[in-house]
Amino acid sequence: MAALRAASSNITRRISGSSIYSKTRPSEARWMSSWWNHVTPAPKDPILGVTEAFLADSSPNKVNVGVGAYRDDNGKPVVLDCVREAEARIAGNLNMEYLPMGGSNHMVEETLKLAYGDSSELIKDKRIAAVQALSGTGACRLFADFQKRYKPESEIYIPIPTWSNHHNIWRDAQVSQKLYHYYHPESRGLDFSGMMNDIKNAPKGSFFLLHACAHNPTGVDPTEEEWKEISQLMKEKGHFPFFDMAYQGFASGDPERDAKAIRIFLQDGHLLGVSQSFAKNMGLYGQRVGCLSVLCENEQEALSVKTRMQQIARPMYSNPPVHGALLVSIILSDPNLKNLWLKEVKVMADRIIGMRTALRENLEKLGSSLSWEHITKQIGMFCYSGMTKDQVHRLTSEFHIYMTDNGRISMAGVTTKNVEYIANAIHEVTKSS
Ligand code: CBA
Repeated sequence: MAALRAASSNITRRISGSSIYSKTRPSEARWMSSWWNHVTPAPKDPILGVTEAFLADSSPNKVNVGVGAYRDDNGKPVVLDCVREAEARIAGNLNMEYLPMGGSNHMVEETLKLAYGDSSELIKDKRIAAVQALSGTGACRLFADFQKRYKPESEIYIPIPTWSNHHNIWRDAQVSQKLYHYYHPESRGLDFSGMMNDIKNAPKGSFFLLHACAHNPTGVDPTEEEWKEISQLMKEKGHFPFFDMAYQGFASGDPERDAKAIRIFLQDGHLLGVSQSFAKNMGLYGQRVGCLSVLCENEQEALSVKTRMQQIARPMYSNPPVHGALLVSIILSDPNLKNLWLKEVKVMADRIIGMRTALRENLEKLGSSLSWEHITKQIGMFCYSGMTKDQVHRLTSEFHIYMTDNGRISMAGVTTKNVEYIANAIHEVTKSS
């Protein structure tokens, strides 16, 4: 008992000596008016804050084209038929046991095939260190923490612009960030030469964050030829490509085609990392199911990397959730269900492509003197409209249309019922520019 007390007091001393713990003793705390009066409210998240504002608006005309979440043509969230079927199969047969720290091996194996190819030798050779992650965000964060721990001096090159949370993720992992050119505002397309220059001028062996397809927020992806040049140059420079693939299937309607950039890099012999998410392409947003993988030199290295990734996960969330992982593994391992999934992904992607045409046509019909060609040229879930912050604010205050300040429209929220209303509002706020 005495030994236990001594050990416990040692631990207490060690903890209270550490800088993240308050130095205030409980007896002193009684005299303080509050423990947390130095904490100020956090600024609103630039994307999820839009949904909060949308929900608080009571207008019957309100439209949310903020967050990238798919809606059907009635503006309703969708549960895919393949998911419903998988749920029916597991109903009542599921125990609620913990998954291992690295998640479901079955799910991870099936997920890797989507990124690396169905018959990938790399998977057979066990050269890929992979763990189930808390959707795409969790996969990126786990990688960023891993990068900080095992390449502590490294930085991450991030495209301008990018998904705003990328900056938060690498900031919180304490990896310093460098930016690289990506979007060319004048052409509303890719700044290919700017990007290539930045890749060339980065110190050898730099980490580069790449969007595998359907770049968020711009909807602008390199062509296959451009990806080949990017890959070659990154190889020459010995850079490490990290692909965030949150929208596989949403660019072209075909997950296989959307993995093209990764396949090009694999063919060129890169060692790389991939974040995968089933939020969008399986509609499993709230299930938080995804995968982090890192291609290694050999099986031995992959094993070490995997166990270290698990070690990072353990004190954060211990192990990932089981339900979404089961759905994904059932769907991907049953050829009928997988086919159904592929059809449903295509339906979602096609509806978005249709809405791009409809939005552009409606704006042109209204006699807008501006060019809206980029709406149909861009791909994936988003249209980077080119509207200014003031124009976006007018859309919200006068028309109850909610989107991010950077003028990004989530095309997934546009429907045949609201497209005319949205076009009219966009025309109203842009016609004098
Ligand atoms: N990477 C990119 C490029 C993304 O756009 C998103 C989602 C994620 C994370 C990763 P999840 O963790 O859900 O798998 O996705 N981005 C958003 O769709 C939204 O879900 C968006 O509206 O930009 C978000 O979290 O901001």
